Amino acid sequence: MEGACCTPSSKGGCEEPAIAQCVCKVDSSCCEVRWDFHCTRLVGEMNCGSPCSAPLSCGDPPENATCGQATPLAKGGTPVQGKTAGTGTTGGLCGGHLAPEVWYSYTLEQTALLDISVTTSFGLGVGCEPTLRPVIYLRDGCGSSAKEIGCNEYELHTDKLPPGTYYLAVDGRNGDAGDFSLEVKEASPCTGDVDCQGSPAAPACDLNRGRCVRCTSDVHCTSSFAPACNAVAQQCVACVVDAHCKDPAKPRCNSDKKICVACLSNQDCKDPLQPFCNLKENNCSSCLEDKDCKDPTKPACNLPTGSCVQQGNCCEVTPQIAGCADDSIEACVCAKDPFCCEFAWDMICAGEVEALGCSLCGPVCMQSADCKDPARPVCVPSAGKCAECAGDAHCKDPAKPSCKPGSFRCTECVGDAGCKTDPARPRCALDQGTCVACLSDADCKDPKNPFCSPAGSCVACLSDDDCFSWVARLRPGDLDLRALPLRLVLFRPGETRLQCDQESLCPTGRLL
Ligand SMILES: [Ca+2]
Repeated sequence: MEGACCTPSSKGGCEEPAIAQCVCKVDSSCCEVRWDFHCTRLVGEMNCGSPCSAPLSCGDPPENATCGQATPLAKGGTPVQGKTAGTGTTGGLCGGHLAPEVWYSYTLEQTALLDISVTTSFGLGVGCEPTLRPVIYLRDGCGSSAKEIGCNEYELHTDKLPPGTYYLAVDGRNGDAGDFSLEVKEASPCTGDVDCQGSPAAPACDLNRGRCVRCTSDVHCTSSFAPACNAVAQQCVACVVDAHCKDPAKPRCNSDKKICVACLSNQDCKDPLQPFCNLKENNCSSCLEDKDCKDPTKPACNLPTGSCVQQGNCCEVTPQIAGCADDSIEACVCAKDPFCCEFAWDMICAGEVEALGCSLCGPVCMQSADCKDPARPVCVPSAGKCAECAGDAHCKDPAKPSCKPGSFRCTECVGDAGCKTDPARPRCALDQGTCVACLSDADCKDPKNPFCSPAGSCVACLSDDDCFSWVARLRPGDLDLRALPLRLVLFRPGETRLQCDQESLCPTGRLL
């Protein structure tokens, strides 16, 4: 049962005023000019009413719109021109259910391969411009019991087919429709590798398929880097079984990745100094965690290298070593910045010790008189370290009046109460200690800039999806797309999406 307002009309509006009003808010031309195919699509897409069961494309259905009316194709591989239009009735296993299709038949006198390709021109989807991204599928008959032999977009290459008549549909992705050029070529199946000698990339004959492929056994894989045939994918790979792995340093085959590796389990690690198999890297390591390190002078496991190390002072950079010597500081930093424990304790990690309030890195002190560095003039008694401040009284710069607990640095704010002076930046980003416009979308009241960016400002969009409210439907002559300062133009049948730097740059009058 077709829903209301699903029938295109040369007049504006449709039989259900509420649906018409809803759709015409999106595109006034649906009421003012005509209720066309694009308007019927909007009924469902804009949740104005029940989706129209199948989108309609412009024009009448061609004569070969059903399998029973398939146009016979002549032999010889000469391209034929065709067109899809109207309402579709079926689709293939890989798509086509929303689009109209047309049918062709091809009769094989003898067992053969079919190579099918469809080319199209792809327009803007404006008005009746074609938007066909073709889906093609091949069946062995027309009835409901017909078997689908293959389905693909743009090209379809069959395995060998027995003699008989086959039915080929040219269909479209989504609601696509339009003109196309179809080419069907017949080829003889290979009966042995000798038939595949002309194609270096596919020198092996798969007798079951009658197709030349990269390999069916190891003999086809002559490169020392990829001496094994992965029979499932018919690709040459480094290994399928351990016997393919000739390098004594990498004797095991990782059967998932089809590459030779040092180990698959601890049993493969014979060196008593490297007894553990790191299953992520598939290499033998001295340790997998700190408790594997028995030497008290090297108590920490450095996972990236798999070796036991003495970790450095958390306030200092150790480029080759992940983590740092103080477990509680390490845990505090790595909770916010996992890189520091997974790769290396770099300059950023060392800086985060203080920035994240994990610990202080200043000189040791008993009292402020011990703190000679003018950047760290105050002794924080609880930490016994020199810092920028121990309380707000030490923060003399009016732009940074608050002493942030934990990091003991002067900041703009330590809570929203510190962000009263600038109404444009009412929230305090606690990590940075700076006033920002927003911490979450809820803080963004301007409907034109409803999203809170990671930097704390309200913006129009954070991803393409956020720009949906700026969908513009363009008709021929509306504007020259090339003249617009667009960052991105996305096409879909029936609509053109524009992402604009500002709303004022979007073409006016047709915006949602
Ligand atoms: Ca279809």
